Amino acid sequence: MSLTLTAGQKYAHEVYEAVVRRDPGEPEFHQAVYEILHSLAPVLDQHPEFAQAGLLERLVEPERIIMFRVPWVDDQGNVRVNRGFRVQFNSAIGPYKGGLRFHPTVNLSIIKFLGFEQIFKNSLTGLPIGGGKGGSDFDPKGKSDGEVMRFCQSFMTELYRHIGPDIDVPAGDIGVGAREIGYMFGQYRRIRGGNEAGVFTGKGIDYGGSLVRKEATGYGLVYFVEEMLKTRGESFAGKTVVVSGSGNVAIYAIEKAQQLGARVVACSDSGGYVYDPDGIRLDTVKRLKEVERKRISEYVNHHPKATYHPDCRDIWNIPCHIALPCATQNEIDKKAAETLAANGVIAVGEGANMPSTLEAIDVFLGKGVLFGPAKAANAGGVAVSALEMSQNSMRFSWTFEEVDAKLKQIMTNIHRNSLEAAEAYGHPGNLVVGANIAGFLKVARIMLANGII
Ligand code: NDP
Ligand code: 2IT
Repeated sequence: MSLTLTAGQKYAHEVYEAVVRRDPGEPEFHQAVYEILHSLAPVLDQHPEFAQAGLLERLVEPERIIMFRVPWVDDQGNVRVNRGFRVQFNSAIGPYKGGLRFHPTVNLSIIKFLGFEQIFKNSLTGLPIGGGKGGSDFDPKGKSDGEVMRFCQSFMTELYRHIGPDIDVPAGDIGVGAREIGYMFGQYRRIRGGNEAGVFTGKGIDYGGSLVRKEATGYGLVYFVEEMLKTRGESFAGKTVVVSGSGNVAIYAIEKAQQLGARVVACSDSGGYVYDPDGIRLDTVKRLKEVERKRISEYVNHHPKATYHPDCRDIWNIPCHIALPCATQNEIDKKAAETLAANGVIAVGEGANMPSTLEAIDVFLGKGVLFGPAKAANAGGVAVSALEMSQNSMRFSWTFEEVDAKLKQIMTNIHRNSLEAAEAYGHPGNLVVGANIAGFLKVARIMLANGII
């Protein structure tokens, strides 16, 4: 190690290396820890008390990890066994809060990276929520409604004892939408024997859900990118936009971008991407994905000018002004970032969690592309989840317009606070550093005030 490192850089790097040694098989978790800890060095230099309090060592270790067996019976009568996870990472600011992901790639590394990111994201919202995440390697794709229900009930039969409106409040993520939340909430209510609406967010509107929660991540992403564009006198109007994914986040990012006058020309799923020179018809995407649960390849059957391309990663070869990755982690690598930059992209907003590799982020920052990191840009979803919790506590509902206005204000605040933190700590315009520092400082102050726990 070079002697030119500052004390803060040295501390951050030592804690990172200890994480890699202790949990060697967790590459996604290492990536998330690396990105955050290394950008905190200027803060650690100014606050030696953080190192004295072992703050980073405590921060990278989850308060609690729950792993459990999820047995269920498929439609053919076969017994199936999946693995369930809940990582309760940090409760300094409030009850653990974060989604559940059901996808065959889910493992402890993925859930830990998501939970770690969630601590700082939730802090940035300014609302009283700690960080957590969970899920399972269960694949809802191709399963009947009955199979999904039985799985969700079995999952909740174990998880219910670990959660509660003031303890840990799950929500959706990949593979978990209104249907799955409905089944899990139902089972929780049955076991608990009372109606604790605030134990889940993303619920149906009729049983305690919040208006705008469904739209919140995608709308919030576009509000955030609109703030980024404003700093260069730009806006979405007339811009060509590429959005990866065609799930909850992608659909409502497309909707808001189109409302603001953008031309969205492509979206995708894990099978491939569609390019529509006339602009993506969102009514078709919503019907295919939200109602019929079909593949995006079917889009071209309804719009003959559109084309389907069977490698979803090639979506980044399409020239665009604004790129919104809204599918999954590490979907933009160095080469994709270089292609986007060479094609003249002016802004990249991360709707998915950690969609850009560390090398891709370096390319965007190095080339002066406006870059909105996930924990800031996609915080709108969890922010409206926190508003859902508030409404459940009040036993009262705000209107669509009221929640949307609050969401917009929260995204504007996150953008401003991140820019201010970046400026204050010597990295003007760098929202990666700014969001990490702004998110970290609140958690760190509370962890200092609450003692060594
Ligand atoms: P959905 O399950 O609704 O949609 C996921 C989309 O991404 C689908 O189009 C899916 O395609 C695609 N996708 C998933 N995995 C892969 C993969 N390995 N390779 C390529 N494409 C893939 O999930 P969400 O829209 O809720 O989540 C998308 C991203 O946004 C995730 O990173 C999530 O963590 C993040 N996020 C979600 C929030 C929310 O409120 N829902 C909030 C903040 C962030 P296919 O159907 O073929 O699998
Ligand atoms: O990654 C995320 O922020 C989410 N999946 C939403 C979490 C939530 O609790 O609403």
